[in-house]
Amino acid sequence: SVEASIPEPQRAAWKKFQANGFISQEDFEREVVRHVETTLARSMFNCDETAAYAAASLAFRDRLITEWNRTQQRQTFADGKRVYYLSLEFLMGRALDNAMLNVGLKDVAKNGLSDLGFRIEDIIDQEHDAALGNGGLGRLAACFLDSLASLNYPAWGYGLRYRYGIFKQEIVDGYQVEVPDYWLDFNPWEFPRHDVVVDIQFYGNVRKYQDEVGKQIAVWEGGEIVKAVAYDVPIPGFDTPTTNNLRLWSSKAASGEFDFQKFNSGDYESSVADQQRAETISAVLYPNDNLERGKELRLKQQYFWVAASLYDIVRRFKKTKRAWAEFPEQVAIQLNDTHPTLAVVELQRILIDLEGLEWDEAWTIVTKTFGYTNHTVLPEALEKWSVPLMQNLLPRHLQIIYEVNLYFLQSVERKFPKERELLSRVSIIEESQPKMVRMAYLAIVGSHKVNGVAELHSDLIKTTIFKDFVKIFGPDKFTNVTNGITPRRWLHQANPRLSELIASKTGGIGFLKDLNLLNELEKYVDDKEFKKEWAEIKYANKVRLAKHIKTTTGVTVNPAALFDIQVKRIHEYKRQQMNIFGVIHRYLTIKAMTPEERKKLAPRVSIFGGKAAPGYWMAKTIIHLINNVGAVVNKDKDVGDLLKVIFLEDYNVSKAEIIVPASDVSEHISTAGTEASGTSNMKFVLNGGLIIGTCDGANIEITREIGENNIFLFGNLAEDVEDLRHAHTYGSHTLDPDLVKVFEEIKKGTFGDATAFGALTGAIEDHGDYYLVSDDFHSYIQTQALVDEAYKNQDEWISKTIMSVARMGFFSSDRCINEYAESIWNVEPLSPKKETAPGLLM
Ligand code: B1H
Ligand code: IMP
Repeated sequence: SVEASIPEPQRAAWKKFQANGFISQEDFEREVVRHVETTLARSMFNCDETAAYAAASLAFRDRLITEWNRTQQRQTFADGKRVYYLSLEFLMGRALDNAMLNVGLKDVAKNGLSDLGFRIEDIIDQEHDAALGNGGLGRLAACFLDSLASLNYPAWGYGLRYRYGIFKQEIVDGYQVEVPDYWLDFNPWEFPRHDVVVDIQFYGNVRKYQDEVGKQIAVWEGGEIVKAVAYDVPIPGFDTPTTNNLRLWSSKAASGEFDFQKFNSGDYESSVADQQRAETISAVLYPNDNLERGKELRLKQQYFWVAASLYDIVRRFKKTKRAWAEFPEQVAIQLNDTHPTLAVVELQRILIDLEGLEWDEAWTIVTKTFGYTNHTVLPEALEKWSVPLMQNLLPRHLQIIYEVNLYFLQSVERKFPKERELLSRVSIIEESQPKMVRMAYLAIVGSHKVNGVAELHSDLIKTTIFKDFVKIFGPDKFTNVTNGITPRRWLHQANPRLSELIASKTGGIGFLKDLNLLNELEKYVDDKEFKKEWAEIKYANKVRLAKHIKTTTGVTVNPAALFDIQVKRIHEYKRQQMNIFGVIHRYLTIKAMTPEERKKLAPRVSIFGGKAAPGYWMAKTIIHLINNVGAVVNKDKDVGDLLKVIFLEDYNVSKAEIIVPASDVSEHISTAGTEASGTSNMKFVLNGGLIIGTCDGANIEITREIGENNIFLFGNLAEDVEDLRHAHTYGSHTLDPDLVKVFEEIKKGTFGDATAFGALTGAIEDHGDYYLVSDDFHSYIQTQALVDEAYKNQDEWISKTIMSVARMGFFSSDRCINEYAESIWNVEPLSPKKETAPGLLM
């Protein structure tokens, strides 16, 4: 803060001794040895790979934090608008490799580590993933942070510092078993800020009175206080000094320790319990993807995180001594789905209750500040909170929500006086038993822009779940920003050889910052030499994955076989069940063939991976079936190399970095209209794999960019899904004959006790086949046959993959972030080279 800053006369001394990160190999080695010997209190006689990882990370961390400091000073000095990205999930993965590449010192580190007796790959492999997220939504937040820093935007991420990230998955006898992911034993990438602590209030009552001039005053009193402690994670940009901040909040009991009074009176247990209850708030990430369960602790997490973040943002704004009306010119806050929607209410509360602004003045500021991104149309994922729950936990916030709703409904009534049903349809409060707060509606009303994450999805939200709001607010409030991925992690880091080959043909590593430069590769689609190298790299990546498969599952797969991969959260809408039914169909087909016929078949390895939410029984059944099919197929002598079925346990970001570069085809086969975007589809194509997919999410735009000859699309369209479902329920529902054969085989017990899979087949046979597996099955099987045929012509296949990569520039998260900056946030990058104003450095 300003008060803590060193007076002018003494600043010269500071500048003289200012820390500077290493640049040379020699300096790097000196730093590593220093950290081993002093920070870790070890020596060359007991320095294992863990210690070397720790020391190398600390050396890089020192470097990052030096730039972090400069970046924060530069941004504070420039005094412009900042972006705040509020997300309950940041699926960062590993930091060391990324830091080395982004600051451009991986070679220095490699040689330095080798000089000290270590292989860099082994050191990188020591790191525990930072897995504070479920899937696509959390990883998108991580890609966004990389782009924001790489493009020099003044931006902060705000999240929760969970003690346990997404659980580790083990497969025991074919079943998923969850193991806690305690990841904080040693984490060099975070800085505790014990001086940045915010008191967060829960429960209590609201007292209302009129002040001397007759103004209504509301005071939120009583209840309990929990402390939020800030932990900062530096986010280095690629090829720029800009190092932004991810601030994660950790909960702590307000007293800091257990209650001594209780302790002294002998009530030891309950005094510790209070402390533990406070720490429970940030203890664990909810492991549901695309599912909301309305648990009180989750609401507590949301408010805790939102209140601490807003306090911090408002404090920073107040340091500028500006008028409140300028708040939206200084601050843009993006809501990553509805999880942070309470921020809208909290800012309104701060402005009217604590800062004394009038309601309308405050509300104008609020709506100009927030933007809301919707990530799903699945009804079970749309957040609703029970009014009694909210009344108890956040009494003042509930009052404000009712007031927001009142003014909103009044304005709707003025505009559409005759439409009585409209009011109950768009009300933020659902008149159910109990009443519920509809968080998406609150987010829409409280924001100036609402965006979907791919074109189809943005159209769908405008025509289905938010249709009424388009009518009320007009179409301009709703926009699309198609998702993207960072090419730094998903190409340069995961696939260094491909990145190097591309660099050699596109004039250096510039394409990593301007992904449209990939276009240059189109010149090489028929270049024999280039194609040979391209194919060799794919093969090497498949060999790397085959090794991983061997060590983790014991199964030997042939790297020359077609690798068919589906890795993502296990969910009925993503239809891993259709994939495994297709695999069974393939198995039956092979079994029925003569040895001669089998010789003509393209060998295939079907690879699955992904976690099921612990309470999602159907998803767990799908995992069980995949494993059981694998157990039968993989040891069947008739089949041999023609088909292998693999389930890779504990799919996470660092495993994705091995898996993604190794696909020939990957599967993105959600029921049309259910997958908002998908982002792994982009990652696989960018790494030279083709896609088999439905017309859903970003698959559609990928097709538009790379050309429909380079993708295997199949299945019903989103516009027909509703009618098909209706027909299942009210008409006669005849199943696809090939699928019937698959079911018969399952029921015979070929893949173990058939009763275990009754729910899976029953959902399709007897319960309306909501996800249209039967409707799409024939088209799926046929398209898989086309894949087999196409793969036989390797020359053409390789050309397709080169052409596809060449046209993937659009899917960089840099493009995506620039669109947000321009159309939603109205912020400009702050280039680090521009100004070095006097007094900037302290
Ligand atoms: C996505 C979620 C999600 N959409 C609720 N919605 C959650 C919803 O813990 N919860 O309650 C967690 C996650 N996740 C994904 O977002 C979409 O399914 C993908 O299609 C999309 O690519 C991704 C990023 O936009
Ligand atoms: P905050 O915005 O107060 O959270 O400060 C974050 C960081 O910005 C600090 O750690 C400083 O590096 C930098 N900073 C804060 N205040 C100033 C200032 O007055 N001048 C230059 N840099 C500052």
